Amino acid sequence: MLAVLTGGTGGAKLIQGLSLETDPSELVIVCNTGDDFVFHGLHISPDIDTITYTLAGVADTGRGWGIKDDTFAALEWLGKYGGETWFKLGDRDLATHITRTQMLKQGLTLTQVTEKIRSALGVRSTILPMSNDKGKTKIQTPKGEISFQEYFVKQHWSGEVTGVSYAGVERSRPAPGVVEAIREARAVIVCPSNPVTSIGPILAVPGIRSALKQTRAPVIAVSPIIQGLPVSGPADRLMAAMGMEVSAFGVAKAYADFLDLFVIAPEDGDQQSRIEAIGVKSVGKSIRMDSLDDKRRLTRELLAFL
Ligand code: FO1
Repeated sequence: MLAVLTGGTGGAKLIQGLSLETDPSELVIVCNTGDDFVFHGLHISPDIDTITYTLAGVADTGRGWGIKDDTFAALEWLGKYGGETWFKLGDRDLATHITRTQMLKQGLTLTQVTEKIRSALGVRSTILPMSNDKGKTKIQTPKGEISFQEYFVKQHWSGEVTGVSYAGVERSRPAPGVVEAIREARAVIVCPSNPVTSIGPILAVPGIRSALKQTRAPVIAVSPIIQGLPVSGPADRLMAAMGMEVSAFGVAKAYADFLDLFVIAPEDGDQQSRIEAIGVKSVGKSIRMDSLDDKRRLTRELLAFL
């Protein structure tokens, strides 16, 4: 079994490769839920949905979120009634959020709901939320604190960020199966997701980081940063706000206490000696995943290290 830690878009690319190059039923995927929020009364779990849709073969891989060929008629009508439309919920995607919200109201946990949606969409991998408890990513700005989605989607990640926090995470517990997967895996793969707002919230759940340190499985991560720039999204701004060096080395440093191997871009070869000096082996590989071929090739290279 392979345990995989991931956020949404960046992680989904590697997970698509993994699902094609391994037996998908061998994958246990732990998803960030720090981005979860409520919109129009519905519980949205963007990263869980991105990974589920990717594995079900229905994701809009160009956009990086939502369902391919989805339409937005319901959202348009919500707008006619004066409702908020900045978060683009597609008509088919809405069915997922309605189902999740109803099941949560009936008393099911997010783990149970995720399992039901996965199974209904024919996904063979296990998809786990990092936690069934609260732990919401908050972005601090000079004008006050906002939720991750307000920063990311509503404000298009513009404006100054002075800090990032995971509200309530200290009282959260790992969801059932998360620590077990990390302990029992033959390898743990940390996806090239944002280290602050995708992997950071997972590591902040008490018990997950210590499981990564203790597991006998090799822990391999792929860098989300190439030559000081994120492959996608605002990782550079958020890392800087957290006082991290915006580089592959900066990510390696954040993971150094549990990481065995860090896969970086060949262009970052000059950072290899610094990364090795903090006790992490590193290797240069082409880590951009623009095409399906790229995703499959990188996956095969990762699997070869195991
Ligand atoms: N990201 C956007 O940039 N704009 C959107 O309107 C948007 C809608 C959306 C709807 C459902 C969903 O599951 C994800 C959605 N995302 C959207 C992506 C998502 O908010 C972020 O990419 C993740 O939270 C970051 O990992």
